[in-house]
Amino acid sequence: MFKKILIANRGEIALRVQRACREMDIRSVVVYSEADRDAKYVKLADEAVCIGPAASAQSYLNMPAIISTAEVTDAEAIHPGYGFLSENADFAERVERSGFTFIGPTPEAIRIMGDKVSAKQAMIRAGVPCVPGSEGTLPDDPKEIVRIARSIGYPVIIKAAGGGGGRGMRVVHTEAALLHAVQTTKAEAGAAFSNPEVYMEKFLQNPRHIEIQILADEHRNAVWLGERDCSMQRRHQKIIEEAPAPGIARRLIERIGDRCTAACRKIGYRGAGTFEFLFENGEFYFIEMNTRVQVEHPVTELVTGIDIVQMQIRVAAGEKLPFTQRQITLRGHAIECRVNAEDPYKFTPSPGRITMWHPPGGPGVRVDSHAYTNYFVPPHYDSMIGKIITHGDTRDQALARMRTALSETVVEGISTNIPLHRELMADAKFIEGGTSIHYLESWMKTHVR
Ligand code: MV4
Repeated sequence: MFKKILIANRGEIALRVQRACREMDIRSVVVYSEADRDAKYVKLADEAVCIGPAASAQSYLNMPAIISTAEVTDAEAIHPGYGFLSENADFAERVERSGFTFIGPTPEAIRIMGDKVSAKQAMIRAGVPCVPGSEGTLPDDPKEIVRIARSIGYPVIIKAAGGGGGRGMRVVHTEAALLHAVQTTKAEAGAAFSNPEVYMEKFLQNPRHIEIQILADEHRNAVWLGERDCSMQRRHQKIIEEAPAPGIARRLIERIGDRCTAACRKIGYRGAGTFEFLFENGEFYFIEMNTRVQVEHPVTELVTGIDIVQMQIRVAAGEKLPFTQRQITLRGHAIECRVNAEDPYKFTPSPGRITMWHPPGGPGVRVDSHAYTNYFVPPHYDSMIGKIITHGDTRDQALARMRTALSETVVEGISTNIPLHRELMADAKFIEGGTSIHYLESWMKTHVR
C-alpha cells in the first residue's frame, strides 16, 4: 500500500480523501491555493504546499505545480477528487509518466469516456442499452442528417461529442429547425471543446436521472453498488440525491448493474466509476460515464457499508476488490442534501465569512463538510460548502432524519440553500418519490415569488 498520497483538490472532497488516508495509515499531502490557506483540511493534513494564487488555472489546474509537489514531498500517488483535473486524460498520463500512480482509471479509459460518441459506441458494443440515435458522429451531408432525424423521430437532441454534463446540447422539435440547430451546435462545440463533432439522439421528454456506481480492479473484477436517483437538479446542478431510486423494480436495476460490470470487464476499467442513465417508461438508456468519485458517493456508502474512496486507493495500488457481487447487500435508504453558499431561490453565489456553523448530528446523520465557524467561503470556486446525508431503515425514516437534521443546522453570515431543502423535504411529490429531472424547475415557478 502507498505510504503517502497527494490530494489534488480542495474543499469537502479534500477532507474526505484525507480521512480515507488517515484510516488506512497513509500520510496525506494537500496542495492549496492562496484563497484556501485557512481551510481546515490544510491544517489537518500531514503536509500542505501552497501551489499558486486563487485562480484555479494557476493552482488546482496547474499540472506542473501539482506533479512537482508530489516529487518534492515523495508522494507515491495522486488522488484527483472530482472536478478540476479528475477527468483530464492528459493529467493522468503526465502523472503516470512522472512515476506516480493516478488514483483513477487509465488515461485511455478516461479518453474513451470523455468523448461521448466513443463512450456510447463502447457501451453499445458491451451490451449496455443506449438512447436510440445516430451511429457515431453526424455526417456533413444535410440529406443524410434529415434522413437520420426522420428515422429516429422528432423531437431529437443534438449533442457535442466533447460536451457532457449538460454542456453543448440542443433540442430540435421539427425538421424545419434541424439543419440550423446542427450547424449552431457544431460551431459552439468547436469553440468550447475544440471538437466540432456532434451526434443525435431521440429526445426523452420527462426522464429521471438514475446512475449506477461501479468499482473495478485491474484483475478484471468489477462490482456494482446499486443506483442513485439524482433527478432533483437545476441547470445541471444536482441538489438532492438518494439511494435506492424510489419505485424502480430490483430486477431492472440488477439487469442494468450486471450490464455495467460486464462493460467494465470488457474495456478493462479500473477504479470507481458511474454509469449515467435516463430512465423513462421502465427503460434505462445510457448517456454518459463519469470516471471519477462523485459528489453524491456517500449515499451509496451508507446503503452498502463500502468506503468508495478507500476502494479507489486499494485498486489503484493493484489490490483485488475484497468482495464479490454476491457479498454486496443494500440496507435501508440514504438521502443527501448539498449545502451551497447561495441565495436559496435566486441561486446567486453567497461567498463570505461563516459567523456561525452548527452542523446536525444524531443517529443516521453524516455531514461531509470542510466548513467551521469563522471559515471564509472563497468566491473563486464552486459554492458547495458541504453535504448533509441521512440514512434510515426506510425512505420515510431517512426523510424524517433529514428534516430533523435540517432543522438543527445553523449557518450564519452567508446565505445557503438550506431553506429550499427544508421546503423540498416537505413537498408531497418529492415525498411520494420518483420525480423527473424537470421537477425542481417547474416547482420553482409555482413556489417562488
Ligand atoms: C438527454 C435528455 C433527453 N434526451 N438526452 C443533460 C446532461 C447530460 N448528461 C445529458 N442530458 C440530457 N440528455 C436525451 N436523449 C435530457 C438531458 C437533461 C438532463 C439529464 C440528466 C439530468 C438533468 C438533465 C436536465 C436537462 C436535460
